[in-house]
Amino acid sequence: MKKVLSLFLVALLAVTMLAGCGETTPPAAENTPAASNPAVEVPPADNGNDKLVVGFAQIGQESGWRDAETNDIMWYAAQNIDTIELHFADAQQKQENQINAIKAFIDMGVDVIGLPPVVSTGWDAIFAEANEAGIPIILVDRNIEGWEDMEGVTFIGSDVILEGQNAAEEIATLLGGSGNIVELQGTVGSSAANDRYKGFHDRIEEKYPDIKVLDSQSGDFTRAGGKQVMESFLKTYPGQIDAIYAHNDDMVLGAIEAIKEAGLRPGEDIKTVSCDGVRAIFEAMIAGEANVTVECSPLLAAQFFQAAQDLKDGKSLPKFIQADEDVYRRETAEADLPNRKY
Ligand code: GZL
Repeated sequence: MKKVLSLFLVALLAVTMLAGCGETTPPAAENTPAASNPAVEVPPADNGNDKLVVGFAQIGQESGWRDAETNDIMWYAAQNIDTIELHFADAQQKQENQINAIKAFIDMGVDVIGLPPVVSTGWDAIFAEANEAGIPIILVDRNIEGWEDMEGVTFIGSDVILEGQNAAEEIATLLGGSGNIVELQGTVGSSAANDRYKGFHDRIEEKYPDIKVLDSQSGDFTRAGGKQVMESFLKTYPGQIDAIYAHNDDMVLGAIEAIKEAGLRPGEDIKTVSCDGVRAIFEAMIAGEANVTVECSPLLAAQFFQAAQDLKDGKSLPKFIQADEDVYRRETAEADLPNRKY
């Protein structure tokens, strides 16, 4: 029997544990069992039942945003346990693990496969295998090169280039149109990092000639990575950095630690603009240590499972299902925080 990394049982446990809490919306990721990674035996998907059987190959646990997405997927499946059978794998940010999970899902004969691809290339063979097996794929929050032309592939997520453009406008406003910035990029080769980079730099080059990007390096979407890169930037460009653009909030939260350890005031001496909209960045804005976050919602489970059910029912889907997003600033962070769901 195929041994697959599946958290189906953990999702079931999550339901049992949380059902009694009377919660109506997904609890914050930090309040539920971390998506650990037990390798457990699970029965092959029994497609004889009328349940929607889904294989989800998650990237990992690199950021608070990713944990919120995992929590939302598990919570939704657990809330609909009578109609959804979820097989969940945590790839620990390795493409080979996501590919192996997809292979296992194909062998299990799931109805639909979902994943945020960790990087945007190297998927042709496994996607062709899924297509030959007649199993559609829903890309969630990240996409791959050429996805628009691939049969049986749908993308649910944000307009990430727009996020980069919005970040450029916000940093220009904070700097009054001129100044020096440094950039913390996300995972190298990921569509999220590629598109946030492109949207930002195209807009700066198009409209803001007096804003200079001193340096740009990857912190891999992690808080530790953001802190480490910012420490090197502060040593290389002493007194020259007016603002940071980070591809996610976790990296800028790490950079804020580095700025404070250098005796400077984040949000004042060095302004911050980042993407995601996680709860911790609102707390940093309220503390006066951050300035702007460009929202990119991880709460895609309802759209994802509806799309998967539509595919199982033989319905056709649009190629791109767009998530809603907004921009949040320090001035309204205190009022916004109670409404944040992740
Ligand atoms: C964006 C998503 C990114 C988040 C990061 O759609 O893929 O991955 O911005 C996460 O926080 O790690």
